Amino acid sequence: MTYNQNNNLSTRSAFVAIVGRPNVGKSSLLNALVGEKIAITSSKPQTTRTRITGVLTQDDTQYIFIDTPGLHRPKTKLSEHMVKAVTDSVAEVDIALMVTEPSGPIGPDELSLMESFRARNMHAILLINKVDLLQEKASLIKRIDEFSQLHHFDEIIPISVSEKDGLDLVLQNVRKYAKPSPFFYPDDMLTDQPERVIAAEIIREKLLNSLKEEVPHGIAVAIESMKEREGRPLVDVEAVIYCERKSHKGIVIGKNGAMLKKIASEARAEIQSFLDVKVNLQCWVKVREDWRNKENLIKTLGLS
Ligand SMILES: Nc1nc2c(ncn2[C@@H]2O[C@H](COP(=O)(O)OP(=O)(O)OP(=O)(O)O)[C@@H](O)[C@H]2O)c(=O)[nH]1
Ligand SMILES: [Mg+2]
Repeated sequence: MTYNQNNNLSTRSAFVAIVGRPNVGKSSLLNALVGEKIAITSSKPQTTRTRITGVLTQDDTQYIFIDTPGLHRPKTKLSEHMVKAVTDSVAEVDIALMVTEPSGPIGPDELSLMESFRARNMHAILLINKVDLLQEKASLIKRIDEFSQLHHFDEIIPISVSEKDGLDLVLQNVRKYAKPSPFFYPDDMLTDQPERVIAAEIIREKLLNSLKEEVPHGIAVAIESMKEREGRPLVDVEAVIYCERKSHKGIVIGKNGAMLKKIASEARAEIQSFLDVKVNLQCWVKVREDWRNKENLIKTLGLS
C-alpha cells in the first residue's frame, strides 16, 4: 500500500540495509535511529534472526531501515535462512550501512559483504561503532585506513550507539541517497512487526540475558494467544518457549521454577510498557528436538 499524503513527489524515501558481523550493534543502531526499541539486543552473537523493518519519517524524508542477522558461516538450517535474509536485504536497498567495531581482525564475512557491494555496484557507508570503548583515538585512524584499502566506501563514520554519538551525521549522509517517491508507510509508523512478534522477541531477549552460551541459541518463542480480557484493561498473553533438548528445558525452568519465573516477570514488565496496558503472561516450555535443522518447524515459528 502506498501512502502519499501530499499526492506529489515533494517527498523522498531511502531503503537502507543495516548489515555486518554478529554483535557489532546493528539492532542497537536501528533502535537508536527509529527512537524506540523495536529490535531486541544482547551481548550474545546471533541475536537477530530475521529482517526487521524500522521506519523513521523526518520532514519530507522517510527512511526505511532493514536490520538484518549478523553475517556468519551457517551451521544449521536456521542460520542458512538468517544469512539469506542478509543477502536478500542487500539486493533491495538504496544504500547499505555496514556496521563494524574499532578493533579485531577483519574476517571473511566482512570481506564478502564488501565484495557484494562491489558486485552490485551499490552505495555503502561504513560505521565504526563502539568508539566509546577506544582508549586512544590513533587506533581509529589506523582502522579507517585498514578498511579504506579493502573497499571504496561512500563514507566512513565513527559512531557510538550507546553514547548516541554520530547518529545525526549518519542520517545526514543517508539522506543523500533518498529518492523522490511517495512515503511507503504512514508517517507515525515505526515498524512492520506485529505486536505478538515483538512480545515473543521480548521474552527471547530475557532468555538470552539470563541463560548461558548454547542454551539461548536453541530457543524459539511463539505467542499462542494474546487477548484483551472482556470489560477490563488487561491483556492475557500465552507464550510457548521451545528448546531443542530435554536438558535445556530443565535449565529454562530452573530450580523450583525460579528461572522461568524470573524471565516471565522481566518479560511481562516490558511487554506491559510496550503495549501500555496491564499484562498477564503465562509461559510454557516445550522441547522440539533439533528444531533449528527442521524446515517445517523453522517455518511454523516464522523464521524463514
Ligand atoms: N560499548 C558499546 N556497546 C555497544 C554499542 N552499541 C551496541 N553495543 C552493545 O553490543 C552488543 C550487541 O548489540 P546488538 O545491537 O544486539 O548487536 P547486533 O549487531 O544486532 O547483533 P546480532 O543481532 O547478533 O547480529 C550489546 O551488548 C549492545 O549493548 C556501543 O556504541 N558501545
Ligand atoms: Mg541484531
